[in-house]
Amino acid sequence: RAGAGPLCPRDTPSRDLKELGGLWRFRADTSERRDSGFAQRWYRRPLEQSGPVIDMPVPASFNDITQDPSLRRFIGWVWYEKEVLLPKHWFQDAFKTRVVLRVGSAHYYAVVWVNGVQVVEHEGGHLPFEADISTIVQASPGDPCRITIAVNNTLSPYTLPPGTIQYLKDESKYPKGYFVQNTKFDFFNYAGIHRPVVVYTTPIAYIDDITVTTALSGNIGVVRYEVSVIGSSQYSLSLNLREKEGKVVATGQAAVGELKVVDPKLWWPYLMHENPGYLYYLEVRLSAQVDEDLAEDVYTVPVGIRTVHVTSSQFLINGKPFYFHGVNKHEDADIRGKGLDWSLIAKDFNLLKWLGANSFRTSHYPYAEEIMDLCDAYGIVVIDECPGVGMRDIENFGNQSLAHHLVVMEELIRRDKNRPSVVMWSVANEPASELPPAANYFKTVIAHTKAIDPTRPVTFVSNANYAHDHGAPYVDVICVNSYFSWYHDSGHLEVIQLQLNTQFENWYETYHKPIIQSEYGADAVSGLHSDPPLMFSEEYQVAVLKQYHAVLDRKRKEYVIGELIWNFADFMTDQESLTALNILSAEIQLCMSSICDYPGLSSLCPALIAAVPSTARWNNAVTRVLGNKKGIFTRQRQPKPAAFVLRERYWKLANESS
Ligand code: GCB
Repeated sequence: RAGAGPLCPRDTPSRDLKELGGLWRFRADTSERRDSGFAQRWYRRPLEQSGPVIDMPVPASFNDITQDPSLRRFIGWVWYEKEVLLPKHWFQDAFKTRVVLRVGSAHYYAVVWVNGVQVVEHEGGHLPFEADISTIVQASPGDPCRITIAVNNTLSPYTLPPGTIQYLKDESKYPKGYFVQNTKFDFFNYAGIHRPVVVYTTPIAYIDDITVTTALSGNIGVVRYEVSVIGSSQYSLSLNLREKEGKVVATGQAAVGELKVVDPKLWWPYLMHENPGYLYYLEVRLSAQVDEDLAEDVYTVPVGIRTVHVTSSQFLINGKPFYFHGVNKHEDADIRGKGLDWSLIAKDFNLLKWLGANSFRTSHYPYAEEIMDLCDAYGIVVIDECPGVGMRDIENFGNQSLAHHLVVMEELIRRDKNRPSVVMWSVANEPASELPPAANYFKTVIAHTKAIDPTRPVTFVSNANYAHDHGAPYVDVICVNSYFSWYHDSGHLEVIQLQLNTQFENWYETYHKPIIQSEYGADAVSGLHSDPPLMFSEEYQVAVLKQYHAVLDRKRKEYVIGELIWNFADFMTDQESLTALNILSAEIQLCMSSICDYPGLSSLCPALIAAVPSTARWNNAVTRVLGNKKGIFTRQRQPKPAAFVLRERYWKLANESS
């Protein structure tokens, strides 16, 4: 199985945890052949013996840590190394303790060695992976153990997200071997070890996985569970479901079973109830016979008892209509890039609460488990998105991409399946779903997602023309992004209401599914003013929001079930970052509307894409000023006027629904 074990490492009475955060030794492989690290086997000896090293913080993106512009835009292999001393007691009972090395995420491709022995490789950022390193570390107890991690951020048409490497061969313009990475997603491709690296232990026979789903039957909360054990077939289990305050409310012994709670305290979203995010704790105890010995393991998972249902016009949580009033985020901040940072996490949750936001989408990739834990605990509802972003080319919809996409969904669901905060999976953002191969592609990805997790609805976020979206028939909820008066009819605030109304009616009449306005917004450079409102001023951002809200207020009484602003905070993009995706789809829509009745239209799509001049796609779109400024907070988390507008609105919406 790819990726990490399903249970996130925790300190328990039977498990130890050692965090390996801090400064690691680091080198980017800038050699001409780009793979000297492998050719010269840098993992065999301490890294400083094969060349110069610098200190690099973990977790963090490496890009913004130094003053070196070539490291900021580096594409290829970077090498990290750390020596760690593991606690002596991990070896006292050698061979009774299992030692596991786990990486919370590394972007994009990673290979890991311990004491020079390769232990795991993993494709894909944003998700954890791990390796059992017991035999290696137990071979030399008490000696420092050397962990080497090589990370490569090169994207291909078959990675998620996809990208292409373009060699620029005109030697009158570019040095020999010059290349750039092109991507069609709108955030900087930060790279490095982004989330904590830990070493943890379990007994040799251990609880491998616990799956929990919940249901309500009258006044009974039903907690269905399944426990899988590895390392022994002779074992017994004891399960206690406890209230937050400690009282046991149900017990079990079987590996698969149902626990019943009379008059349960339900998990409610933030602002829908005075105790949002109520959690029970399912403590699982294992006693397993291993040869002559007894192995004991304990693991506790938080459980939120709640249900999710989708009708043709509503999203129900615990049977009550839920309206998403929230944000789209990014994992992004000064200096650390996409690296996990507790101060930033705490600040962001405080801002979400201040705003009265009850939800967010993990645009455009799975967020850190540490963030997800807080969503569970605070009752922040999450649309959990996989890194299927920037899928704009036909080759992103072939079998190789599909096979990887399915694995990514498996890894994501394995990680987040027990989280009450996660109410829906999003399998992609703004794919070119008008291309014919998107039909089978999304049919397959969505069916696979539902087969692994039949309890949650599935969506993807579209900016395609409603009439030609080949993926929309398979989703449970329609999520639409639109930027009226920004990318279309730029500067014309007066067209927003008409166009937004038409957008909603078109989608609803075609699919009869509830709709979320999954993105809308405008860039505002903090401190830039203009009245009458002109684009990029704070006033214009506010004006766009207000025009959208007028229509949302009408449509939320019908079938619109949510609004997520783009974006929570300003974030970094590529310097040549573009709105290519928007321009591209706008042009396709234009072509399509003129030949709408043409038979066999869909087979023309690739030709239409090819017909869009490359200049229109890539060169005319220098629209980013030190990143995307559609945040309602700055990158440093200071509010722009739009934040106050949303704050007033979200608290009002919350009061109406509670
Ligand atoms: C979108 C994308 C998002 C961009 C945003 C923008 O449609 O989904 O990733 O950042 O538009 O600001 O262009």
